[in-house]
Amino acid sequence: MFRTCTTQDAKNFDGKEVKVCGWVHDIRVLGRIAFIILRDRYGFAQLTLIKSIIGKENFKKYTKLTRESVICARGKVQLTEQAKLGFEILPEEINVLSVASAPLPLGVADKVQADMETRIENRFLDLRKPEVLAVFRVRSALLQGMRDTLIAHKFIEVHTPKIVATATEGGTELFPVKYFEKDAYLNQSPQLYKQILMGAGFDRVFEIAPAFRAEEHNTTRHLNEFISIDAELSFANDEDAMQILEEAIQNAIRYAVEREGDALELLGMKWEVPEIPFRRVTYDEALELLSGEVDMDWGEDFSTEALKVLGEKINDFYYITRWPLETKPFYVMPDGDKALAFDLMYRDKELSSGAQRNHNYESLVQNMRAKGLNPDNFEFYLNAFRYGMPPHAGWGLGLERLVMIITGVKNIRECVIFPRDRTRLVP
Ligand code: AMO
Repeated sequence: MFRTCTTQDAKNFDGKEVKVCGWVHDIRVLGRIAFIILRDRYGFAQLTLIKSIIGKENFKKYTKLTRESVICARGKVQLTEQAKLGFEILPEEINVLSVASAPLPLGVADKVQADMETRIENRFLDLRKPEVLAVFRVRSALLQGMRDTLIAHKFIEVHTPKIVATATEGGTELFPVKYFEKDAYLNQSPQLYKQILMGAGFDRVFEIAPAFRAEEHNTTRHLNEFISIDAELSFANDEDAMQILEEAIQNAIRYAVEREGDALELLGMKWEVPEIPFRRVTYDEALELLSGEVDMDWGEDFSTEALKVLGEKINDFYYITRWPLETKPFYVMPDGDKALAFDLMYRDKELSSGAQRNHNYESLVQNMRAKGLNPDNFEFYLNAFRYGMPPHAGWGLGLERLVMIITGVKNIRECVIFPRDRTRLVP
């Protein structure tokens, strides 16, 4: 057995022998006694080395270990007020499993953060920092909360193709790929496929998978590859879709708070489980809220500046509903010059967008044409509307946007293990 417990569990074994494994975080030598701070995913343990017990040779060997080397220590646990962690381990034996080269390209124990580029270049080291890991612990809990909510509402988890023949969300943000003799693209959204599944009678589906957008601009909230959480439900309108989404968000935050509270604390975040329903503000009402402060015409999308002002006024989660039809894609359900579409916001940040969909074949084809799209390219999609398509609605949520909000990190790259941005393809 490599180890008998983690650093987190070690304190439950007062007076007993344990074997713990991890990285050498720090070493302090005070004459005949030395402290090795051992780190694993769960926390830290202090190994107290006493020269007279462990032997002169060993004492020298272990205290010369480079930072970030991997070791296993076997020894007795002792609860003590003197140690910062409330316990120490008195090792009788230390196995050195992997020696780290020095100097490190990035200091794990350093208090100051390196710049983003250095961090991503050396991500495997950067991720060893407890506060960096904390983001991914929260991310995992949020994801689980969303998934459990959807499963509880009888959604089937599906996976749709990522190599596709057509654009969904606009032609300019497509990544072309070679598919043998044909031109293909990386999918921007499972939109068309999740709708086809409504025609296939799946009733409720969700997908958690990568989506690709060739975003030209390097911003702190755009990625070229992100995880899209998509839901689609039949015999449902925009309001039904919003209710599922807000419940999923509420549960996601509940999971993060209950399961990863200490990770949130490490990140300096305090969250209460939000109350639902979230406030619904129509596009027209939002314009009114902005009037006198931000100049914009009906039919325009909100500028960064406008969202900032709106976010200051509604300092919480909220929906913007009933958008001008021209601001939304061809697949949304029209209602006069408006769309039964919504965006979920947190302050000034867009988290998700969704809509009731247009399930009427003729009007869908007409709307495609009006947006300058050729229906012939969408035959595989449109066919599903010709032989019995139920009314349906759904939404897509960028997981990293949610992680960004809940963890409070300022750059979306920090929410992805290996981010893809305008210039980065490695690691
Ligand atoms: P939309 O294009 O608004 O809608 O995308 C949905 C959500 O995905 C996230 N997102 C991104 N996250 C990081 N980097 C990006 N480049 C990026 N682009 C989008 C955002 C956004 O709110 N098919 C529709 C959804 C639907 O109607 O069901 C769609 O893709 O959080």
